Amino acid sequence: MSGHVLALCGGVGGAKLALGLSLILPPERLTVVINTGDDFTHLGLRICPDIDTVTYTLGGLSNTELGWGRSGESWEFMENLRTLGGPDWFNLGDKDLATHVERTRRLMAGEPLSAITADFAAKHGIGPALVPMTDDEVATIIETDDGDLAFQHYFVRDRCQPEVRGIRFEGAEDAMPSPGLIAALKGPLDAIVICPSNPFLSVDPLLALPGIREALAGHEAPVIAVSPIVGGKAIKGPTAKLMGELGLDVTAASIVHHYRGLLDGFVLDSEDSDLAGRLSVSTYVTNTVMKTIEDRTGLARAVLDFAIRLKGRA
Ligand code: FO1
Repeated sequence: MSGHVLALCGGVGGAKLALGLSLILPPERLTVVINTGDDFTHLGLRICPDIDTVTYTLGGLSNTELGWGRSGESWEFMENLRTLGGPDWFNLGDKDLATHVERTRRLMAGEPLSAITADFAAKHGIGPALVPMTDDEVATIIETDDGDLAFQHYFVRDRCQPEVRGIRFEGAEDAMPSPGLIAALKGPLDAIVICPSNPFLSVDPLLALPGIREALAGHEAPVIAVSPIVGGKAIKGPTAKLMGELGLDVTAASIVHHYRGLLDGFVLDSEDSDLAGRLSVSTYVTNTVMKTIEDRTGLARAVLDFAIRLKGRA
């Protein structure tokens, strides 16, 4: 395999596989397109949690205990904000704060998010292209019994407690896919990898952008998703709770059904090997739980092997 790989991802789970891919592919052969539906403006700052999680993960700077933010972080800003009675439900560490302040300054000066993201990645020594899904603002809105909630209010402030009735992506219909995403889809690709991010919260915003679902479905490269569900449980975060509330069985099969029309292959965890051969797409069974660096590179290798096999069949 010598062509380009496009990975689509959200935050923590997706970033782990993106790191695995970045460790086994030459940097010029990997583009990571990142969800921006979680982005919001808080304290006057533009916060892009998934972009930052991927950047910090690939830059070796991430806080692995929290799953977000920087390692070796200090919290003086938050302590002082709390003393002043400011909103303290969303935690911004002192190092992390520099990212948001500088990104906001450059956005306000008129630079697109793509350029800022690429520049921050370069400054952190990251080789692969890190690309926001769009330079326009798209907001994931969670429809609950308590009314509509902006994503971070649902996720962080309300700790995913409200029951979810629906999800919509405000602004997606009119948003332009970013130049980096368009270029990656136009060029020859060896594989399109949908990372094990939350399909409903992290991948669907990307698929909601004009033309993207069609471009993926019609692409000659194999589209492979890695299951975010293992043995009926989400590896991390609210995926399982959310699926229950949306009336879905919490199984890998539901994820395949959700991505129907898009996939050429699906990577299942060994725990779900009984589902192999019973799904509507080709499957590959391997360990998908990424606890160590070897797990991340091992899964990345398995995904690329699977892509070669699928390409051979086509
Ligand atoms: N997640 C939390 O659970 N609590 C926080 O206070 C929090 C702060 C935060 C700050 C910057 C950032 O980039 C991410 C942050 N996250 C926090 C994570 C983030 O909100 C979510 O994990 C993602 O949006 C879901 O992918």
